[in-house]
Amino acid sequence: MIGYKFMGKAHSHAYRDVSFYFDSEVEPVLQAVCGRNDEGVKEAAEKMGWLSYETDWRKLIARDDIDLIDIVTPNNAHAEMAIAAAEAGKHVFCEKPLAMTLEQARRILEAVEKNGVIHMINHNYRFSPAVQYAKKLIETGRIGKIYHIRASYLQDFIMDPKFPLVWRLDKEICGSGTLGDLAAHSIDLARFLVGEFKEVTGVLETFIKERPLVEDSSGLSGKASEDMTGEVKVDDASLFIARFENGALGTFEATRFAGGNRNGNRFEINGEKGSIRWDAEKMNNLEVYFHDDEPGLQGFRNITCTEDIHPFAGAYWPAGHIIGYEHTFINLIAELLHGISKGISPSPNFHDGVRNQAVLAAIETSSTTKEWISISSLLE
Ligand code: SOE
Repeated sequence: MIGYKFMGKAHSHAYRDVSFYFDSEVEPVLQAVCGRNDEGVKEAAEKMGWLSYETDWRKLIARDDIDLIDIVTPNNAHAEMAIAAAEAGKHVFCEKPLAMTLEQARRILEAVEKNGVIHMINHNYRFSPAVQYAKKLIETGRIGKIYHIRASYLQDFIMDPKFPLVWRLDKEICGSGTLGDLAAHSIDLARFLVGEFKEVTGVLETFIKERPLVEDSSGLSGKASEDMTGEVKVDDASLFIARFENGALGTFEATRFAGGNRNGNRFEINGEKGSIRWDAEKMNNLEVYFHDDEPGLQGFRNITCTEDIHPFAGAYWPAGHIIGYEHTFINLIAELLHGISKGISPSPNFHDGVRNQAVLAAIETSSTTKEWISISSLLE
């Protein structure tokens, strides 16, 4: 694994716990973790249970005791590392968004395909049992033809103008702000549940255009400099509307300025026979409404998706015993291991990463041209 902070912790935990809950033909061995800071990576290796560590990612990739490279670095490093890993014949698991640009994402996909390695991108939210069950309800026609998806991803952790310019706000390192960080998750959920995007148009805004610099920008936050500032070139908020190939309409909002919302990743889907709602902060629950419920008793019912019938839930506890954020990663890693053993790249893989990146690119372009952008025109 290259990187070891927030996502490194989530991935490491999943590798360590997956065999506890899921039977798999292959078992992860936490062979080596890599980071630039010798002391930091050594400490992370000890704490998270990695058997060894490296400070040079090229050395890690060259090791012949490693089959899978997991990239949890900031976005600007994904392309180089993923391509090098694929060329060395390693399977690749990469954090979202796949790349800084659509062109880079396509090069990554080309490399994994050419080298015949397994690939997967981390969109963990779709691995919540409730979201998986929503997919089942949609696939079995319970909601009917879909008219709307209304998705929002609301956070508030950078509202203070003194919050420093960490890597998630640095265009050179992350490529975009809320778009790649938050909207990418909503786009993945929409593609998973509704279908392919046809066209989009959106607006981006940066509310705080100058922020204090920070000595170590590699974390989620950091100590703000008292006298040095830098320009914020990424979006603080991204709003867009979409048409889907199947005729559905989508409205999307991703922002880090929605006071009181810490990690409000939500969606509502309305179809001809019913509606579905989900909120990541109450991730075990799915709210479902059916039009053909008895008059007088109609309304959203609240289902706790912890029964065997709810995908992945049966691997954990008896019904009603809830799971959390970290389990979405365990479920995803279980799929990845299954994919490796069968020789297939589970979804979401780098094909999904490229399509997601195309939607991100289209929103960005439309925010300056003020036009609708067709997604297929970008993927030709
Ligand atoms: C921070 O904005 C962040 O951690 C994202 O990077 C994640 O992708 C999201 O799941 C939660 O918020």
